[in-house]
Amino acid sequence: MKSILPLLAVPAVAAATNCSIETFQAYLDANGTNAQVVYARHYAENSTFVNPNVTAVENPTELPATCAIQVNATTDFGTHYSFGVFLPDNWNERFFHAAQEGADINWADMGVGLRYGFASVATDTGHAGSDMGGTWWENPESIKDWAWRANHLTSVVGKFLVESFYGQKPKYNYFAGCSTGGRQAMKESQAFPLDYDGIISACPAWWTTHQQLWNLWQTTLQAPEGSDHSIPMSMFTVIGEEVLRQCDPQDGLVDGIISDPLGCNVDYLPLLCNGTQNSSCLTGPQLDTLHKIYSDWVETDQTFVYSHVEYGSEIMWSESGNIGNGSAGNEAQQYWYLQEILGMPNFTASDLNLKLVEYADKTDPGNSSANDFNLAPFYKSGAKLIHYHGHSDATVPPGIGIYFRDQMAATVAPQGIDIDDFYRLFIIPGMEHCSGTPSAMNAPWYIAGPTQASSLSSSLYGVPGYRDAKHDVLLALVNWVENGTAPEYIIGSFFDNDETLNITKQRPICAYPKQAKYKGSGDINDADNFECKLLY
Ligand SMILES: *[C@@H]1O[C@H](CO)[C@@H](O)[C@H](O)[C@H]1NC(C)=O
Ligand SMILES: *[C@@H]1O[C@H](CO)[C@@H](O)[C@H](O)[C@H]1NC(C)=O
Ligand SMILES: *[C@@H]1O[C@H](CO)[C@@H](O)[C@H](O)[C@H]1NC(C)=O
Ligand SMILES: *[C@@H]1O[C@H](CO)[C@@H](O)[C@H](O)[C@H]1NC(C)=O
Ligand SMILES: *[C@@H]1O[C@H](CO)[C@@H](O)[C@H](O)[C@H]1NC(C)=O
Ligand SMILES: *[C@@H]1O[C@H](CO)[C@@H](O)[C@H](O)[C@H]1NC(C)=O
Ligand SMILES: *[C@@H]1O[C@H](CO)[C@@H](O)[C@H](O)[C@H]1NC(C)=O
Ligand SMILES: *[C@@H]1O[C@H](CO)[C@@H](O)[C@H](O)[C@H]1NC(C)=O
Ligand SMILES: *[C@@H]1O[C@H](CO)[C@@H](O)[C@H](O)[C@H]1NC(C)=O
Ligand SMILES: *[C@@H]1O[C@H](CO)[C@@H](O)[C@H](O)[C@H]1NC(C)=O
Ligand SMILES: *[C@@H]1O[C@H](CO)[C@@H](O)[C@H](O)[C@H]1NC(C)=O
Ligand SMILES: *[C@@H]1O[C@H](CO)[C@@H](O)[C@H](O)[C@H]1NC(C)=O
Ligand SMILES: [Ca+2]
Repeated sequence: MKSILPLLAVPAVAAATNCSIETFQAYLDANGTNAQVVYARHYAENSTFVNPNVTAVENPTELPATCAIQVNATTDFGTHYSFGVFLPDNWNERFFHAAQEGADINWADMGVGLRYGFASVATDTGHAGSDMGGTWWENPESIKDWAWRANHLTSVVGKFLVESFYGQKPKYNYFAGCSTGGRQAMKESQAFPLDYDGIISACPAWWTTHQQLWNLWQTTLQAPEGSDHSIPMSMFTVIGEEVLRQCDPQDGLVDGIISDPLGCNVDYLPLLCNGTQNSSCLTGPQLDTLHKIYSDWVETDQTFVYSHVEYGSEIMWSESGNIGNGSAGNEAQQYWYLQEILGMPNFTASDLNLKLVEYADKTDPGNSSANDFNLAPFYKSGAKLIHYHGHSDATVPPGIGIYFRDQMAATVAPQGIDIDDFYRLFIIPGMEHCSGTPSAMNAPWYIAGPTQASSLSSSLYGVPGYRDAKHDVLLALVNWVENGTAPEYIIGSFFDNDETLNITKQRPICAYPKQAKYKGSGDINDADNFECKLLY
């Protein structure tokens, strides 16, 4: 397998013969690290990874030759976390940490990193199975492991094992995650600014307290199920079609994609029941609900709590964790957060108010919110952060990404720091949460970001046919960190078929606040015919 990043030919010997529990246990013991190596096996090229212990995640296939290990470690607080390591025979001299994505060790995304030649790690953040499984949160120290500590310790011990194995430190260190993994990415940049040279934070649910309560708040707009103001879920598609009809041309190009939802004015009246339509329309009270859905959550005294979902996200509203039909129980994760993590077992969505939000902020169990906006130490370390969202994401609305950017800029600007020197925000038109696009839009969403490749196939990495920093966000980050070239845009790709991975459409995704503007002639599926411009 080839890599665009130069590979160091590690003495082939060591790779296979030293891939044993004993070898790694000896390294850890000599270092005084309280940890057990519980798995070590060398895989020949083109193997399928077989994790004997975890069945919940997809196992990567067609791997380059690698040593794979799993370590169970104990913190100074007596809690445990587990992590996996892939150590390729042909190493690109770099370290890659795939964030946990709400479940077990993310072997799938470690596999993606491995295919580029990275020594790759990932942790379960201190519990087997999904975040919501078991009762691990009964120990406050375990909540810290989940919130940030296991990621940091895995960074430290992981790099140590890489150095022990290859006899040299990684030259560069990278971290990437989406959603809850995007939160972990933000947390690393804030709490441990020296851990990584480059970080990708995708669709981050960075403001844990507000994010979790907002998802519950959304359901209250529709509650109780079946009431006068509750919009039937079957109407979400109808609303989406009308919004698309109006917003598609408003961005200046009729291409089926809403590229500028925040700049779109939607006239809701065509959706209003006026006596002549059949049931595919909204009553006055339902229209009122629709207004609320597209509005920020603002509490007493104009206190901003969270951003709203955008035009073009309607297809996701009925998915679990989103707006739903007003019935309780659509929001398992948010109830878990409220009742178990925040420790309010008898509270439900109907108890939401400013006081509860304030209580959540004050408590913030485990300090999991990544809302320390002072990225000055991260900047001063020379590190770079790529942050992106999808405009059609109804799970983590992009507005909260813009809010993060503005808060962060306001915090570092007085210190004389220009965020452009270390930070870029991209908002991908028509991308849902982490991956995918509504079939009505077919927007070029794929940039080979965290979880994207593994969501499509167990053997994919990067952008097939376009393995370069212009099309691949991880390579864009590497290019920025190592070559000093900041990405002004990343070209998104669309596959007409998620099995054959045939790319039929490409489009630049511009660094916020610029947007891709059609030059006026040429194929609209060709990225060359677009340029990044300030539209306002
Ligand atoms: C491989 O392991 C052997 C035995 O533990 C050790 O002597 C040797 O130094 C190791 N090689 C490398 C490259 O770590
Ligand atoms: C363990 O490894 C770390 C990282 O290389 C190093 O800083 C530390 O000094 C080592 N500790 C011991 C006791 O060898
Ligand atoms: C890799 O393995 C797959 C089966 O898992 C096989 O179809 C394919 O031909 C193999 N490729 C190479 C290059 O050996
Ligand atoms: C995985 O399973 C193997 C064999 O079933 C066992 O020896 C090993 O301890 C297990 N490792 C972990 C991490 O549970
Ligand atoms: C290692 O940790 C995992 C999850 O934390 C656990 O399921 C497994 O039983 C542990 N294995 C050993 C051998 O301790
Ligand atoms: C929470 O973490 C941030 C860094 O992310 C840190 O600045 C802050 O002091 C921590 N808060 C508490 C209460 O530990
Ligand atoms: C009722 O709404 C439909 C759909 O927007 C529209 O075609 C029709 O003209 C409207 N009728 C009246 C009387 O406004
Ligand atoms: C209701 O009207 C919509 C659009 O006006 C149409 O798509 C739908 O098929 C109609 N449904 C029925 C049951 O007539
Ligand atoms: C409403 O949503 C809940 C949770 O997803 C589901 O169990 C229920 O069946 C839905 N009700 C209707 C009428 O679709
Ligand atoms: C929750 O409600 C139950 C039953 O109403 C009650 O027994 C329990 O004490 C309450 N728990 C808390 C923490 O308020
Ligand atoms: C960094 O620059 C070198 C030299 O121009 C180039 O070959 C390499 O591809 C660049 N790295 C990335 C990740 O683009
Ligand atoms: C890929 O898409 C192009 C453009 O639609 C088409 O011409 C070509 O046949 C497709 N290739 C495959 C392998 O599907
Ligand atoms: Ca358009």
